[in-house]
Amino acid sequence: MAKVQAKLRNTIVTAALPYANSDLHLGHIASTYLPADILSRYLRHTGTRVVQVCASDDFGTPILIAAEKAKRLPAEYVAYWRKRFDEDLRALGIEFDLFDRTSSPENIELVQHFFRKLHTAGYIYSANVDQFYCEFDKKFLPDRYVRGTCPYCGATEQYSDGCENCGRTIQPGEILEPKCSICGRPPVMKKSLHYFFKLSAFSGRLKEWLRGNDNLQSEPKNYVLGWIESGLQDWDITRDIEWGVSVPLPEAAGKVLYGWFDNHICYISAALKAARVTGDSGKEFWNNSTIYHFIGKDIVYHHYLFLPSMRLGEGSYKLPDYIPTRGFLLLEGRKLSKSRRWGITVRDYLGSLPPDYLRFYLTRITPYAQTDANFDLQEFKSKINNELIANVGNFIHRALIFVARDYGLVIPKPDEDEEAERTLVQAKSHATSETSRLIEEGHYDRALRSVLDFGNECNRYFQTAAPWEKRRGAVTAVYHSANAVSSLAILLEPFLPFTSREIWRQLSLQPPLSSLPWQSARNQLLEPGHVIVAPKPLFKKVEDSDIEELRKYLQK
Ligand code: B3M
Ligand code: ZN
Repeated sequence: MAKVQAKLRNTIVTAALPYANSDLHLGHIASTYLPADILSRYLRHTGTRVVQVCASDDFGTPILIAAEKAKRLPAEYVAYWRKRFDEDLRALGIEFDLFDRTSSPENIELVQHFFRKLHTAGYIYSANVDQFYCEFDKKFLPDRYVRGTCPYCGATEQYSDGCENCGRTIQPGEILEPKCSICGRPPVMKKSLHYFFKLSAFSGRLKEWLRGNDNLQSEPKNYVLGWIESGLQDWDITRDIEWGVSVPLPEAAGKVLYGWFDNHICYISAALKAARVTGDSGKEFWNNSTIYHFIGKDIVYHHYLFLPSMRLGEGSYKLPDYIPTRGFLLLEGRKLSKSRRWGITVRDYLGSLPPDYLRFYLTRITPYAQTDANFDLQEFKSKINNELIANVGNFIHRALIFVARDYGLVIPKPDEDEEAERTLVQAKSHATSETSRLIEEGHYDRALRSVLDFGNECNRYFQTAAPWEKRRGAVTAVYHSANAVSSLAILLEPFLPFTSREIWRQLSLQPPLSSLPWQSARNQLLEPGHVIVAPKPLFKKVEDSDIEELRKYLQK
């Protein structure tokens, strides 16, 4: 079952679940949500049934602490963020069939099912372990409840579960000079019953799965194989806090599961819930689909080790076929940092500029690799103005203006094709196949480049045919150019859905664009006699003042 299956008609696309304690920022969009959306949109043009899901990641110490700080009940607090995620993503044209939550009853039930099954199979064991405890607050202090000095690099003010400076995971109890993050007093050690997942038992099967799956990128695959070689540690999966999925054992009253035990199971519970709407029965739908989990490179460990081993141990849910993993987004060459106020949220961005500009630029600069991409404000402006507007925007608007002005909005009847038309039609057909090949291989940056190359071809054609000179062939040029516009609308749709929809409206074309077959981009969709609506420019140039608006969010 773990074997990759031949292309299936059903595809499940998930994107990493955002923690319900802060707004989405551009980095999340670049590495995860936008790539997932491009793929889903493309696949819908190929007759594939796509179920695209996401959810808010509700449980865990960071969220509980943030809710306490905000003086809100955790459930209320996470609902607030989930609504914002949903709004932001929609505003960017990133539409999920279901945007669920890890705290949903369906997810809790499935998580407890996983726990029970893994426990019965002997993959979960318990042990009494030392935990930080604050005698003043009368609480165990897992993860972020304790701050101290990193035992590896000496950085101070680090949370007890990981160091932001050197990036290492810190095991419970290892942090130096620990302090309770609620009251600042040093905690004591106290025994508590914890449950452990035997990750080590899966080394062999994980290796086999990783090696046997050619769809996984070789970079993360190789370093995950390296981690397995150097020995996997069992994993403490319980926490002594009140906000989480309860451990479903009578002797574990008051304990909840660690967030990374429950969150990825929500990929399954959410997809099954979304599929049920159309009458598909759960597990079969999951197991007969091609499965993609889109993530950023900071959560490789969890997605290439925890997730597959838990599925292997549970035994009845298929493993992912693809785990597309991309690097971080730097802003003006620097890593995002909340504390240093270096970051742009989706809301910040949308306050000044249109969603498709962001989609365009992020797609152009984000490779299918672990390399970090850099959001450079000046480059953003020049790419939008020179590549998107001057190339595609300009061609489309000019072509439609000619239909409007010289032919009264009616697509004219062409004369015989000549060499130039044959070249254009060939370029169109090449762009259609090349773009789809690149999307299928995960290279959305290059796929968009190939649409732009076609845009250049169109401009060249139009410029050479020069219909304004009213020479012989002008009518043919207008006919072919208008048809190239309809092809561009299809080829651009996965990347720039708002723009494509607007082109479609101006072309006055009927069938909904989002479900139109990809291959129809090769065709002449506008027949002579078809009437379009009055064209309007698609874009407005990015000005220096827009850039300055964005720069406000970057302060040292
Ligand atoms: N919430 C971590 C993150 O946002 C985590 C992802 C969960 S995916 C199952 O990076
Ligand atoms: Zn304390």
